[in-house]
Amino acid sequence: MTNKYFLLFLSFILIVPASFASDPLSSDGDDGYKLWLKYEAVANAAVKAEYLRYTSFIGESSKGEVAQSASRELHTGLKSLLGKNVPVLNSFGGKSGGIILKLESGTASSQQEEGYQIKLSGTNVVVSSNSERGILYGTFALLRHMQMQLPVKGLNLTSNPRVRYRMLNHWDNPDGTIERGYAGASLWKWYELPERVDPRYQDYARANASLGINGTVLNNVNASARFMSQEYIVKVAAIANVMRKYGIKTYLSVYFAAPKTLGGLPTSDPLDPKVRAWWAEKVAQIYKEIPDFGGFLVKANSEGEPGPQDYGRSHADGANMLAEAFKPYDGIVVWRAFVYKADPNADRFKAAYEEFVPLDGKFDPKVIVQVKNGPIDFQPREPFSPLFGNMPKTPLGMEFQITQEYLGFATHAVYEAPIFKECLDSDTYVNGAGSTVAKVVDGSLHGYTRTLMAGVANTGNARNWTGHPLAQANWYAFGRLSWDHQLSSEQIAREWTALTLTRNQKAGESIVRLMSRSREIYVDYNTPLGLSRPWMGVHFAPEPWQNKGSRPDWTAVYYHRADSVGLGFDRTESGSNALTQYRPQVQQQWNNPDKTALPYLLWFHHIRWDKKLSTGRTLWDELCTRLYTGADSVTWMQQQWDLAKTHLDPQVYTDVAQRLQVQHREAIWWRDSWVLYLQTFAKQPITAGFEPPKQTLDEVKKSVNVYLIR
Ligand code: GCW
Repeated sequence: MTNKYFLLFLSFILIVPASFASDPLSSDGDDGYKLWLKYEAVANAAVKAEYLRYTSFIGESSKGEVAQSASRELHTGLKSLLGKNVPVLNSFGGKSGGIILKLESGTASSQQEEGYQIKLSGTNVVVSSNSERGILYGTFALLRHMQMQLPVKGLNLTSNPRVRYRMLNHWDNPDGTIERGYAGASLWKWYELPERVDPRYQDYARANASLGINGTVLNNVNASARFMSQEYIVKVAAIANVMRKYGIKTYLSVYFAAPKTLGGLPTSDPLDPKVRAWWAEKVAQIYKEIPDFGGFLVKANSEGEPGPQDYGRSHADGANMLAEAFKPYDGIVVWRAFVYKADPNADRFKAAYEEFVPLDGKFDPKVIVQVKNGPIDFQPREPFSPLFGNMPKTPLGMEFQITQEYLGFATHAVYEAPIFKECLDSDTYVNGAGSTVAKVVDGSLHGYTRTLMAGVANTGNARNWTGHPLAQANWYAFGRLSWDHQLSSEQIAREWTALTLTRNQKAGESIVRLMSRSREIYVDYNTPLGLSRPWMGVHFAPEPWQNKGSRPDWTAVYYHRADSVGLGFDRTESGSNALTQYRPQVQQQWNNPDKTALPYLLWFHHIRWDKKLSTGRTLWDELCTRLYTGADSVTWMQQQWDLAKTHLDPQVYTDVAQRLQVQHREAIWWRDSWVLYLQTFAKQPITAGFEPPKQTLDEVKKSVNVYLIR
C-alpha cells in the first residue's frame, strides 16, 4: 500500500463518523440544530489555502476518551470546513504540516490543569495541555478560530479557565416537563433510559464542551426523590457515560427529605446518625454506577422545599451532612442561598443575607454556596446580591438564569451577556475599590479554589434547542463567561453571530447592535427605572395590579409600592434599610435619590410622581418616555434584523422576524398595562408626544386574565 492509500485507509478505521447524525438535509434550511458548531466550508480561497497547509494530519498523543473526542471533533470540523478527510495518526514524529494534540506531562508552563495553549511549532499547529480536557477545549478554540476564518500565522494563544466548576442547572422534571423551560420538553428521556441513549445527548455534550462547561445538573432543584432510587441512578449513569467523553461531570439535585420519603426512615434530621448513614450509603451507591459523579445541588427550606430547618438545624448542618457523605470522593455539595421566609413585614431583598452571613465559616470545605446574581429573583435588572463579598470564609458560586423566566420566555429577543457582566463587574468594595463580584466568584478576592458559575439552562427538545434562535447566544455567552468573565458582551456577540448566523461583516454588525441593545429595550418597556416583579402567575403577562397572594411577597404591589404619592420600594434608612447590607461605598451609590443611577432608582427609593429626575423630566414623564420608547424600539430591532436579511438563512430570518412581531405586540401590551395602571395613582395624562393607549385598563386586564386561565 502506498503512503497515500495507507493514510486514507487509516482515516477510515480511526475515525468515528461525524456527529450530528440526525442532521436534516441541507435543503431543509438551517434549523438551528448545529448551534455554533456549523463548520461551514471556508469560502475564502486564501484562507483555505493557508488552512490546507496545516492540515495534512491530526496527531494525537493520547488514547483517553476525552482526547479521542478532541481528535474526532477536529476531524469532523476539518472535513466540513475544508472538504477533506484529515487522517488521525498516533505516530507522527518528524511529520510536518499538521495539527498535533499534545498531552504534556508534569506541570508545564503557564497552564492550569484545564487550560490550553495553541501555537505554531515549525510547520505544525500544536494544541497542548496538561489534561485531556484542556486538549478538548483547545481543539474547540482552534476550530472556533478557523470557523471565523482567522489566520493561523502568528497563532499563539494561552487560555485558562477563571472558574473551576462551570455548569448548567437543568430544572427538568422526571415527567419530561421543564420548570421555566420554553423550548419544548426535557432533553432527558427518562422512560427510555438506560437502554436507549438518545444521540442528542452527545450533541448536547459537544456544545457544552465547546464553551468549556464541565458540569451538568440534570434535574430540577425542586427535586424528585425518585432520582435517588437505584432505577434512576442507572438511568443517570447512562447519560453520565456520554458526558464523561466530553469532560463533563454529571450532578443531581436532591430532595432533602429523601431519607424519609424514599428511605422509609422516621426522620430526615441531618444530625440523626441513621440519616447520615443513609446519605453516605446513597452516595456510595451512586459512585458505584458513576465513578466520576460531580455531586449534589440542594434547594432547601425555600419555597416549600424541605430542609434542615424542619428539624431546627441550620443550612450548614444540612450541607455538612451531605459533604460528609462525599468525603471519600471527589464530589461537592452545592447549596443554594435562594431563601426567603414568609414574613409579612420583611423585605425579601434582605432574606438570604440574614440567613447565610451568620453561617460564614461554618460550612465544610466541600460545600459551595450558590447565590443568584441579585437579591430577589432573576429580574431584568437587579443590583448585585449583597451576599457577594460578605461571606469571605465560604466559597460563593454564581447562579445566573439563562432561561428567560422574566425576560419574555422564548418569544422576546434579550441578549443576556450584559446582565451577567453588569453583576460580575459590580464593585462590592469589601476589600477596597476593585473588589468586584467577579473576583469573589473566581476566588481571587478571598483565596478559595473551589469556584463555581452555574447557569439555569434554556435548552429543551426544540429542534434548535432554545426556541428563539437568538436565545442560543445566551447559552453561548454564559459558557464563554464561565470560562473567562473578562470577555466583553460585544466580543461574545460578535463571535456567536459569526459562528452561527453570518460571516458578512455588515449584517453581523447590525445583529450585534440589535443584541447589544436588546436588554435595555426590554427593561424600558417591561421594568423601567428599577421596577421589579410586575407579574405573578406564569411570570409572563403584565399584572402590576396583582394584590392578592398567599403571602405579601407573592403579589406585584409588594414590589412596586405605587400609591398616590409616588412609586418604588424605599430600602434606605427610612424604609427597610436593606442598603446597610452593602459596604458604605455602595450605599453611597444608592442611598441618595438624587444621586442614584436611574436604572436602580426604584429599587431603593419611593419617588414622588412629580419629582424632577436628572433627565429634566418628572418621574411620571420619565416612566412614560421609557415605556413608550422601549416599545417603539422593538421596531428598531426589526429594522436591524431586516438589514441582515440577505445574509441570513431564510428559515432563521423568518423565525426571528416573526418572533419580533410578537415581541412588538407584547411590548405595547406591557407598556399599556403599566401606564394605564400607574395613571390611576399618578393622575396625569400620557406625556405629550406619545399617543395614549387605544385600550382601557379594564380591557388590558381582561387580555391578561386570558393568560392566567388554567
Ligand atoms: O424564580 C423562581 C422560580 C421557580 C424556581 C425558583 C428557584 C425552581 O419561579 O420556578 O424554582 O425561583 O430558583 O428555586
